[in-house]
Amino acid sequence: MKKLSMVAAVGMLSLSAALAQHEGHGGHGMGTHGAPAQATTVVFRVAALHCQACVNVVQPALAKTAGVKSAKASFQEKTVVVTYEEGKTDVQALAQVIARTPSPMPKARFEPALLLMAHGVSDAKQAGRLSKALKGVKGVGRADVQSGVASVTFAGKPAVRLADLKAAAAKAGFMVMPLPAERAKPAGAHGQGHGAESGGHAGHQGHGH
Ligand SMILES: [Cu+2]
Repeated sequence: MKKLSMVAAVGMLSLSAALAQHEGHGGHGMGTHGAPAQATTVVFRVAALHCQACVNVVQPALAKTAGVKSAKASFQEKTVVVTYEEGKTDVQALAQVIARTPSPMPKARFEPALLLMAHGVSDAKQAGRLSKALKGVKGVGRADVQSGVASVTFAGKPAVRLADLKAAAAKAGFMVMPLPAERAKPAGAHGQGHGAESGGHAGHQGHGH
C-alpha cells in the first residue's frame, strides 16, 4: 500500500512536470488543485549572528514556524535566508521569530533587518524618498536605503507583508524585491582587510585622548 502510493506520487510528479513543460497545451486542472502556494525567499541581515551556536538556535526556530519551507542562517555572512509560503506567514512575522529567539551570547539580541533590492534609486534624494515611503508602512521601524539596497526593520504587531513594502515603494515610483541571497554577502569582508593595512592610523586614533 505504501509502495503503491509512492508510485502514485512519483507518477503525479512526472505528470505535473510534463504539464509544466507543455503549458500551452490546454493545461486543464493546472492551478485548480494541487498547485503549490507561492514560495518566496527573503534575506535578513542579523548582525548578532556571532557563531555556530547562534545559527543553531535561529534555524530551528524558523524551521518550526508555520509556512516556512526552509531557513538557512550563516554567521560568516550574518544572514538568514528564509523560504516561506505567502499567505501562511510573511516578512514581519519571520522577523519577529528571529527577534524573539534568545541569543546564546550574553547580552546579545538578534535584530533582523530585511534586505530588499531597490530599483530606480540613483541618488541620495531618491534613496531618501524610498526610505520615507517604506517607513510609511505601519509596522516598519527603520528603513535605510544604501547602494541600491533597502534595509528594513519592524516594530509592533507582525502584520507587514512583502507585498505591502512593494506597494509602498511602487507608489513612490520605485521597485523593491527580495535581495538574492548571493548578493547579501557583507561588503565589510573587503573593508576589514583594508582596515588592517592602514592599521597604523587607526591605532593612533584609538589612543588620541
Ligand atoms: Cu553565537
